[in-house]
Amino acid sequence: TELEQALRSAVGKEEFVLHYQPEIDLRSGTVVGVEALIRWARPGDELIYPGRFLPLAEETGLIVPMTVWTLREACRQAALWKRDGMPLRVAVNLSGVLFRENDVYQLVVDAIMETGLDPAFLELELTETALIENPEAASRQLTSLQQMGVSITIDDFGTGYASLIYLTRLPIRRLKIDSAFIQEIDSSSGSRTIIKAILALGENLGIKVIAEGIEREDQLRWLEDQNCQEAQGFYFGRPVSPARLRAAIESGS
Ligand code: G
Ligand code: G
Ligand code: MN
Ligand code: NA
Repeated sequence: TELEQALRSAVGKEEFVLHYQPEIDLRSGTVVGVEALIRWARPGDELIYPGRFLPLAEETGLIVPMTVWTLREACRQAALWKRDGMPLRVAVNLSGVLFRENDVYQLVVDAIMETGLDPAFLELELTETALIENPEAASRQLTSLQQMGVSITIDDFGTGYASLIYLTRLPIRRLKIDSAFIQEIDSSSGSRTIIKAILALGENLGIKVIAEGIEREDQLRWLEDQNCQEAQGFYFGRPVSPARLRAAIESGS
C-alpha cells in the first residue's frame, strides 16, 4: 500500500523524532527519567503519532529497523544529557512482535555499545501481552539485559492478559499503572481499590510502581496519600522535544 511504501522510505531515511515525557519522583519532586515516544516527521507534514503507523510497522516487520533507530537515538540522547550534567534514565517502548524472531538482547547491547550509555540509564517498557507471547525468549533476553544493568518495566499494568506469576519469574524493576485506572480515581471505587492493590503488590515484591496519565492535581493528591512514589502525565509535562525538555527542567517546571 501507499502508506507502507511511505513508511518503508521513512525508515530508510530515518525520518523520525523522539519526544520525551518526564517521569517524576514524588518525594523529591524532580524529574528522574523520561519516556521516549516516537513520531514520524514526514517532510511537509505535521508530526504523525504512533497510533497511525505502529500497527503497520508491526505487520510489515518495519518495526525492527524502526526499533534499532529508536534504541540508538534514545541511548545517544541519554548519554548526551548525562555528559551535559542532566542525568536522566530513558525508557524505550518495545513491541512484543520483536521477540518473535529477533535477538532483542543484541539489539539493545548494540545501541548501548554504539552510544557508550551507562546501561543503568536505560529502561525497557513492555506490556504484559508482549511478555506472554514469547515467554521463554523474553525471559532469557530480559534476564541477560537486567544483568547488564538495564531495567525492565511492565507498561499499561493491569490491562493485559498475563497471569501474575511472571512478576516473580522475570527481572521486573517497575510497574507502570495504566492511565485508565488513574482517570477513574474520582469516579470509581473499583479503580481506587486496584491502584491500592498494585501499590501494595509492588511494595511487597520490591518492585517500583509509577502511575501514568495524571492530568489533575486531585489525582496527584490522592496518589500521594496512597504513598505512590513515581508519576507521569500531562499534569507534569507532555512529551516534548529534547530542547523543550531541557528548558522545562532548567526552569524547574
Ligand atoms: O504519545 P503517544 O501517542 O506517543 O504513544 C502512543 C503509543 O505508541 C503508546 O502505546 C506507546 O507505547 C507507543 N509508542 C510510542 N513510541 C514507541 C516506540 O518507539 N516503540 C513502540 N513499540 N511503541 C511506541
Ligand atoms: O502505551 P504507553 O503507556 O507507552 O503510552 C503512553 C501514551 O500516553 C502516549 O501516547 C502519551 O502521549 C500518553 N499520555 C501521557 N500522559 C498522558 C496524560 O496525562 N493523559 C493522556 N490522555 N495521555 C497521556
Ligand atoms: Mn509506555
Ligand atoms: Na502505559
